[in-house]
Amino acid sequence: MKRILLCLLFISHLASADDGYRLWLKYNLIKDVPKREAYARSAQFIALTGTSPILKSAAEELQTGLQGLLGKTVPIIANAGNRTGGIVLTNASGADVQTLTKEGYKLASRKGSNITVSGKTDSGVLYGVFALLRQLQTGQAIDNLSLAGNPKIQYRLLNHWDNTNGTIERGYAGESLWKWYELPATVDPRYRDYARANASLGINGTVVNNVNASARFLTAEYIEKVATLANVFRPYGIRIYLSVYFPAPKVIGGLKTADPLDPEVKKWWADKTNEIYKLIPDFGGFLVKANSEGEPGPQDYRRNHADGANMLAEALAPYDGIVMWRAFVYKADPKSDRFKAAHEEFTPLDGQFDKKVIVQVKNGPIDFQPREPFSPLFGNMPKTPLSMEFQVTQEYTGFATHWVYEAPIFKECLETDTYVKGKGSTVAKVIDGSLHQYTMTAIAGVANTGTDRNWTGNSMAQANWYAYGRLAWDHTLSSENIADEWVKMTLTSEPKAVKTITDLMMRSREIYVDYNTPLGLSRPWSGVHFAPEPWQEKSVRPDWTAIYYHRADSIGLGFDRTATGSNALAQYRPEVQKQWNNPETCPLPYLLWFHHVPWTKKLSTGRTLWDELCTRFYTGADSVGWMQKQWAQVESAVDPVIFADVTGRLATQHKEAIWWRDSWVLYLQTYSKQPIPAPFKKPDRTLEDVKALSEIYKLR
Ligand code: BDP
Repeated sequence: MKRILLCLLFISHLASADDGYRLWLKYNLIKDVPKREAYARSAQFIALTGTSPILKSAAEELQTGLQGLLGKTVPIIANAGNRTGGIVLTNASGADVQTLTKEGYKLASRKGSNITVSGKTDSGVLYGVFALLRQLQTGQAIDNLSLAGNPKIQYRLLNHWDNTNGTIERGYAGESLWKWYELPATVDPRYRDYARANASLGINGTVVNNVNASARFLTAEYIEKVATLANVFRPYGIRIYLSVYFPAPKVIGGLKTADPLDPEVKKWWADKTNEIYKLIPDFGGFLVKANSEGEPGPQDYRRNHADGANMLAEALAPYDGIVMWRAFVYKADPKSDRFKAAHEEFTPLDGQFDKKVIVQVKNGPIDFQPREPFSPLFGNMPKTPLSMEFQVTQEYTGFATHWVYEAPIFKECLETDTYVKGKGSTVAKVIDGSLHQYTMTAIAGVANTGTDRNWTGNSMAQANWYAYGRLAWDHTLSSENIADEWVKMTLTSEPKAVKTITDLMMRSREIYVDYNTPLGLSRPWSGVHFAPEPWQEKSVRPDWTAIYYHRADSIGLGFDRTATGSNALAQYRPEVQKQWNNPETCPLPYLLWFHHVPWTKKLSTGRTLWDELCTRFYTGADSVGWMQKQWAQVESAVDPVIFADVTGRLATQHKEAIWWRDSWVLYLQTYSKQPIPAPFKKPDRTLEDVKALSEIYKLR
């Protein structure tokens, strides 16, 4: 008897187990019966006028969603006729949709009539369907609907740093989703679910391979594989793009040069582009990392970035494709400041790029740090469209172990004022084109997906994919609303738990910064970017050491970027300089980004720099304990599998937060020569202990 009971318990546990695969498209049955019945009365049929593959995806998704949420099969019919009480999907052209842009949608409903989901294009209808499903998933009313959505940015992409052998550069959730060895013959059903998830956010493009690109992707063999993926993505309004290896004409084309001004090279790219478009008629274009971190580029032939980009643009001229040329460049010069490199190389080229080129800029001047000031390129290239590159994968924010909700990182950058055209010239207005009337706008997020069943390793990191996509569509959404939406769609609708989890998410980034890089420290030193190594002073390049960035010495800490130092601050407008160039008034989150501050200097908090640093490292690490306690409170409201998984990851995060804290304070103490201030207790290990730990981490 006992055995049977145990068995039954196990089965019921399995039945409720959630492996996270369905992401935010869970479509679980709505438990509130009156609400469910009210929804069902307005969703008696789905009327679909049109037969395009995208419209078909829209109707099918709606049917799947309603099946789960309402527990009934809602029929798809060709025409509503006089019927009411259903959902009508239309790709319209009339007055109704006049305020919509190409991919915008409109949801409208009145009591006693139908809900209409309209768009000017099929993609608009698809996005409208997801918006309607979101209404239901988050428990909103759908009778008096009047909702419209227009994307603020035209090209909304994910960038996958995936390699031909299945590995992912800076990927922490398993292997590449793309099974290159199986393609094109075998098509993993997961590709379609990937497309559904992206379409639900409005993502309309994906670069499938690493920016450190292999030339193999341009071979006939791989183009066929890529075309197969494109066929799966197309019905979800997603176009495919490729990262290209600049010397491909030499490596796979047999040419002697890859000089972008060489006629044979130009012809090679034009022919290659034709070959791609033959198989992928809606191919999106090329992403290029050139003359950066050892990747070859036009400068190898004494040409500049514009020469390289324009050559590819010319190849794309007959087609509706674009070139995304990355501005992530810096030279191994110990005397220069890496912070200034992109601005120095790119601003002189403003206006020289072909109209099909957009320059893709990372949010900060260095490299996806837990906190960075905005890149000074934003606002300083009025004649060249600039796009934003955010990193969704957590290269510097604790891989798949640490819980860091990234929307606040993205928003912080987007909302910062560049002052290039007076007050209110935010970074968001640069990239949505409204500041300089760019002819083309784009945004990219370096993906955090992989073959892990839950896609992102840590289930909480699904929220970062979600938040990136939602902000790519509409950068004015708040981090908090996005978190609230995601929690309700993904984890629970129990109000107290929603609040607790949202609150955890909203605090997670500051907590991470506190124990990892407080007061404007940064850590782009070489290696795997996980273990703490502030002592690292040797590398193949000076700017790949830790000491290059934090500049700790017997006097103090931080990188002087004012006029007495590298003067990187001069790349910003005077209004921005004014906020940051005085160490007395510089906001503490940016302090060490711009100033070398004495250990004994009193900060605005009333503590000395040393005491403040210690306070942040210790309270940051302690706060992970707080996160654990908060999470423990939601146990009954979330799925047991997800609950246990996150509980485990938080325990590891706590341990590692203490590791980071100890490493920093023990190392910096060798310079500050000061004790750990009360009430904090000095680490119970030595600097040698933590150094040894980091060494072990590096062993293969
Ligand atoms: C850095 C990564 C490196 C990437 C590079 C890039 O450490 O793996 O290749 O950025 O963006 O953050 O090109």
